[in-house]
Amino acid sequence: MDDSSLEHRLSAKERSQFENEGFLIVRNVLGREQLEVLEKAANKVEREWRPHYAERGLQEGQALNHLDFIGQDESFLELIDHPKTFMKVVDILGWHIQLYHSHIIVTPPRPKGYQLSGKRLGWHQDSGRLNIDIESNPRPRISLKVGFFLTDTTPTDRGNFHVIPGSHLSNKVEFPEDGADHPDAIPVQAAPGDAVFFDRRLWHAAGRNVSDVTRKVLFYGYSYRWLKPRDNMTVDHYMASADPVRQQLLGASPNGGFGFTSPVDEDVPLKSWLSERLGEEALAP
Ligand SMILES: O=C(O)CCC(=O)C(=O)O
Ligand SMILES: [Fe+2]
Repeated sequence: MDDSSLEHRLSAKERSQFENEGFLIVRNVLGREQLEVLEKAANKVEREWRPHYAERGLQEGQALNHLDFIGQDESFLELIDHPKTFMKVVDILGWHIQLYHSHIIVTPPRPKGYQLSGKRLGWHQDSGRLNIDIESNPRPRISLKVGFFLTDTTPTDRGNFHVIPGSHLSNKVEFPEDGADHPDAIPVQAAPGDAVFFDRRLWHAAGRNVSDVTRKVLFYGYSYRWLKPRDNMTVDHYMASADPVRQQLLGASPNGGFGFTSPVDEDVPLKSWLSERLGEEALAP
């Protein structure tokens, strides 16, 4: 892991934005060259996978949401501990973390004359049964996602990521009876290279792309290590050459199953990495 990460910790202002609103935009994380490489790799994933989804009913013009893309190109691996984002993840969740999920969404423009399927967007909190099986109010955070935007969604008609700011502490949100969207809903306006962090409990939805520009976003989900991955995490081919922190993030646990709930230092190299640089007392328990 790159020491320059330490220059990009979560500021007090960013923390209060994330804690209060449930999301945070970090601008200019990816430079032009890196964006080009990533967009090429994203296009390759789409070319390979769209036909498989089409066989299962995905229509032309519908968004492709492909899980577990991380293993498909080394350039995707680089974002897992990106120096401009990773310490902010650590400053929110702590050192006992892993990548539990990755997905790429490619949202093409709606074909002309496409019928809107209903007025309201598909609002949800992330993680399925986590929202049902655990009784608590508010629900626990457990994970967050970082979305790396490869294309420009500063205009608001490009299938923008939408959020209801501050809704992460509400187990339920009330929507207007006439089927309209929530009055507090907003489109997040991210430029190419921006990273959008969001708490999994934040009520959020994909927008409709009624522009003529395809939207491409790479989502990285980080959670505590005891949570089961939400996809197949096809990453074994990265393990041998990955540094110890990456190995942790990719799901390694030298002490097996027990090490996921009661880790010793060997299971969590990120903890030692941090304590060597920041001192033991800087670490959360
Ligand atoms: O496509 C979007 O903007 C929504 C993505 C989403 O719901 C997610 O990444 O959890
Ligand atoms: Fe979601």
